[in-house]
Amino acid sequence: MTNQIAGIYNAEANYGLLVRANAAIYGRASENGSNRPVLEITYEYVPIGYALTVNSGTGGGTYTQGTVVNIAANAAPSGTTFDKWTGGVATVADPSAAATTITMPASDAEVTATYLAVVPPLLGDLNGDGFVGQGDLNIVLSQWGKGAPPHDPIADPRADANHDNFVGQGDLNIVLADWGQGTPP
Ligand SMILES: [Ca+2]
Ligand SMILES: [Ca+2]
Repeated sequence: MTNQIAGIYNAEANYGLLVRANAAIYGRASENGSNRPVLEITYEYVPIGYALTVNSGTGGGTYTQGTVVNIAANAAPSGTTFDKWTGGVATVADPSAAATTITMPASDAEVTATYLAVVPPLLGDLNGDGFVGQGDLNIVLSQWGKGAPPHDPIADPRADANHDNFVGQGDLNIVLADWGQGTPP
């Protein structure tokens, strides 16, 4: 670099030179020797930008290393909920948060927001085995007619599926509405 500048100076040539320099290069050609300056060079520092690609979200662009970039997942499609970020998540602050930050590495980066299907809860699965069937019906029947005074107390609170302090048709209906759903144990 120094030789290049000296060469231009010594040749007394007058032409442009595009210099892409880093911080370790300094000085001006006019400082070469005691002659009048005939050459002026302006250094322009060009930061190296890396591409950030954000799939299904916002925040993509070109950033320099170390830049903390806000990223946000797009609104979850109907019937789904945000799950996590995948891809180049090593520098993502919280990959499980829909809105978080990524610190740009010294390379291009790509992250993708992913979503999970929302599985509606099986309200009729009173015994919690992932299936609605005879076991749940038995719970309701075992407590049938029990509830707040003057009734007998509900010995198995799971039977009161609709939480109205009485075990009866309303609870049976909840079981029947989901009957057969889920994975049989
Ligand atoms: Ca069940
Ligand atoms: Ca009830």
